[in-house]
Amino acid sequence: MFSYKITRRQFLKWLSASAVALGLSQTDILKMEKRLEAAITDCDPDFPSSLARVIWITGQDCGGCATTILNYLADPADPDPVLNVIAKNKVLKLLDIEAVTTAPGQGADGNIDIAEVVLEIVTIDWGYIVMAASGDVANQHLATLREHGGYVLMIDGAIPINASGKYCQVFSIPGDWSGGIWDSYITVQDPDPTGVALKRTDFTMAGAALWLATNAAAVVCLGTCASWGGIPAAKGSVTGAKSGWEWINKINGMKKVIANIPGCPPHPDWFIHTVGAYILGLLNLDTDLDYKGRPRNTSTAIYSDQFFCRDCTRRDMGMPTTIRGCQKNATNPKGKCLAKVGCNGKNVGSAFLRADCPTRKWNNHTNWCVGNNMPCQGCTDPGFPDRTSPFYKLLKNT
Ligand code: FSX
Repeated sequence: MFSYKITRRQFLKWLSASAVALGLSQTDILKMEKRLEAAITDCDPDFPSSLARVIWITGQDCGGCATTILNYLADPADPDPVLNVIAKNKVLKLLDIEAVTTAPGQGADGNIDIAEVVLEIVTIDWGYIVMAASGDVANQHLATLREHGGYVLMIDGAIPINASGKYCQVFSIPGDWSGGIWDSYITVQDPDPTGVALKRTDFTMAGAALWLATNAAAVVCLGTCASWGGIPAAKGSVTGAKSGWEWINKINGMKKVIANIPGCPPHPDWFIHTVGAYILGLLNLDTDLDYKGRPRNTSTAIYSDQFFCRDCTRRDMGMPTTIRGCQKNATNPKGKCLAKVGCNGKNVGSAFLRADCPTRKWNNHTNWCVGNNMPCQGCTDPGFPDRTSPFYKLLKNT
């Protein structure tokens, strides 16, 4: 086993490419380079000096989880204390850490987007969804990060394990990386057994999850697929898709601290809130996760200790048996309860664990599924989608 180190020049070049992918401004790029330049010379083991270092891998999914996170936009008027602190850019101040110069239009005025979070609060050290870089330079850097350990491994998407995991290949790294419980889920290529050509290792998602979880301080499963298996693990699945907890702890016995943030997709605030609470010392991953690994009072149920339906504006407005009868219109401005036409709001979780969609809403507090005449599919529920299926039934004579 051996590791690669990349030069500072290579890494900054890679960062600049990542920054472009994130839509960062030139000022952001300079800020990122300045901050990291001070921290990463010759790949110092402690680099980067961020508050939370994240390696992000993606398995079997639809891409919705990445989309939701990358659309995060903080609201400085958010009454939730953690989100409010993040929106007002006070995290570093609270932790007594010197903040880097804030770019015009960001930070102080509360206009924080995902780029600001990446710069100021977490460092996504490796994540192929947000990297413009690809190939050996980026993946050798991943191997170096793994050797240093102590990062948070973020998983979105389910982990297919049938066919030795080959339904989902995630990356390839020069060298022979065999030698652990991941061996059945990687392929070591040896193109020239008698010569000097380097071997390389192809990782499936199943192999990568085990390889990276080994040195991780904690694992965060983002979305219902990573948390419970979700749609890839639904009845009829041929891939053998598993959740992060099933694969890492139950099947492979790794006993890792695993936090689940379900939702298909999860609201970006649930993720940012969980990360923020952890950084601020308000969330102890050893004691504040429920029996299914959900952070209490953080990822969901930020506001309410009651049931999901309590906050639904359609509650108490009557319960017609047709979709048409439930719809919002001039005579029913709030719409009517969708329970008789398949709404699964009652399944989204018990007290302190339920999604807060009715009050938080989506797309920067604009609307939510039920508000748009769509019965809730219970996407945060561990039984989703089988327990809440079928989503639609053909009506007779239509
Ligand atoms: Fe699953 Fe996420 Fe639903 Fe999609 O990564 S939770 S199918 S929104 O993208 O995994």
